[in-house]
Amino acid sequence: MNELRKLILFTAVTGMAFAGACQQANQKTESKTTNADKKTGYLSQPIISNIYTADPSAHLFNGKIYIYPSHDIETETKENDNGDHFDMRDYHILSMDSINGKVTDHGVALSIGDIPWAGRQLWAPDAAFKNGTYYLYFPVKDKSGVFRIGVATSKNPAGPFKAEPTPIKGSFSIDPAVFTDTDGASYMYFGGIWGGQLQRWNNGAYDKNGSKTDSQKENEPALSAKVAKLSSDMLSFDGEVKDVQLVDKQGKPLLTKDHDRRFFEGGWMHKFNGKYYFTYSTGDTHYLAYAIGDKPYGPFVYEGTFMKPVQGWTTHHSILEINGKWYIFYHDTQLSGKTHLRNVKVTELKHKADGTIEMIDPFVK
Ligand code: FUB
Repeated sequence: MNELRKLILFTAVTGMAFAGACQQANQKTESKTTNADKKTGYLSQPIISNIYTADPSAHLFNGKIYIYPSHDIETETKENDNGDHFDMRDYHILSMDSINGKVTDHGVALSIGDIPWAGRQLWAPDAAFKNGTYYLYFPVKDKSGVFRIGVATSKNPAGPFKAEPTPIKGSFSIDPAVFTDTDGASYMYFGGIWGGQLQRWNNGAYDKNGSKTDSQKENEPALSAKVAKLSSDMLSFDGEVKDVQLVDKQGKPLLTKDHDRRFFEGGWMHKFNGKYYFTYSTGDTHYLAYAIGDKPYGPFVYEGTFMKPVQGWTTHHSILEINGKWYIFYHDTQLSGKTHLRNVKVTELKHKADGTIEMIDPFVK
């Protein structure tokens, strides 16, 4: 075992002891973020430790940074490839005035019991603001076990949010990420294979006996993330759901067998120098990858990976510009050492002069 691995193992074990004391707090609590600490072996530190948080979608609202994460909890459900052990039941919203500033946990913003159609598993959410209202978008399985995407509203970015009575019509799968373009139009990117069920949707219908993983057509184009324009009230899709096409530099689609490059889950969109960057997780190969396009609908040309695997199976991120600098919010399992009990982190992300993104290594050398 090399020295870095030993260090990480040690930190994971001590983290597990610490995690035992970690509470699933509902009340508003505060903690201090820390800078990269070379002693731990990690590039950055968890931004809070009073609860487990993951899948951070970060936004700047009223000059403040708001983070919309999943709220990971302990569960009796056994770990499997379907992600059944990600058994989350509510959302807490976090905020801070600046990167490395004090973090506020605003308590429960939405509970599964307050979503009339929800069954189980509140997964990665996102948020948006339009016309004086904040919108929280969330994937959850309905009572028949099918992932759908719902929306809840509030006048406050930190909630509490009130869920609409039904899921967004035409929505399915997981990981909504809402991007508002410079012309004011908003788009939702969504989808995830394996436990995210994207592979079970063909021709607009859910196949409950469908594949547990992907299309299983190795030499055919991989399943695509989806994109839909949002209506002006932000509560429904305006028009059809389209494929987020990922192609190589020759314009050929990425194939199902190309696990290092194909889309898995956790899509995000940011615009830099007039170009549209679709960033996503490659899932079972654990990279964050990116592809660049000229329009919100793509197609997007695969450019490369920009973050090496973190500790833990899942990798999920968001990208936000704050005062001219770009940041990536992501998670790992530093505090618990368990794949379903994650903690949110943040570090700087740099675009090079040629538009490519500098590689981020979540471990310090
Ligand atoms: O948090 C549950 C799921 O794990 C998310 O929806 C995925 O993106 C992965 O992070």
